[in-house]
Amino acid sequence: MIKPDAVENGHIGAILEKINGAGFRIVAMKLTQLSRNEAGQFYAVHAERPFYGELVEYMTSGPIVADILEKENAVADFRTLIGATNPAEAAEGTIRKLYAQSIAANAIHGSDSDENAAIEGAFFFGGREQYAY
Ligand code: FUP
Repeated sequence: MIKPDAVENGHIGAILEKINGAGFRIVAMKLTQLSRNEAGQFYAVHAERPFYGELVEYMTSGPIVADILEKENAVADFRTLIGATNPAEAAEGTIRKLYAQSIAANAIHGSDSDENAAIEGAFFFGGREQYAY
């Protein structure tokens, strides 16, 4: 997912180029804006964390781009491509190092396991309507 800060700052094209250049195939994509309920659901694992309210606020602040990507070893390779959660700690050349604003507005999300990739893909492309109120 390309997050609101990166969309707002005009980085969709550059980020997709890096994703393709790293050997990922885009198999589904859409520009959409999350409702508060949807963002809360997407980050439900962080519901008890102190930054949760701000995270939901930020994730609903503008449109995002949701993508399903395919590649061998996709989850690990994508997390290497995007870099550390905190852009200040992200390696040179990573998407977060290049395009993120802060730990909260960090440009991009990548699934952290094959299981969550399936859940998150279904969230965006297979029936998130149930949360859209
Ligand atoms: P990541 O898997 O790299 O996206 O990181 P996490 O799942 O740990 O965190 C999810 C999102 O919560 C981050 F992308 C940004 C936000 N976050 C904060 O705002 N502050 C923190 O201290 C940690 C995470």
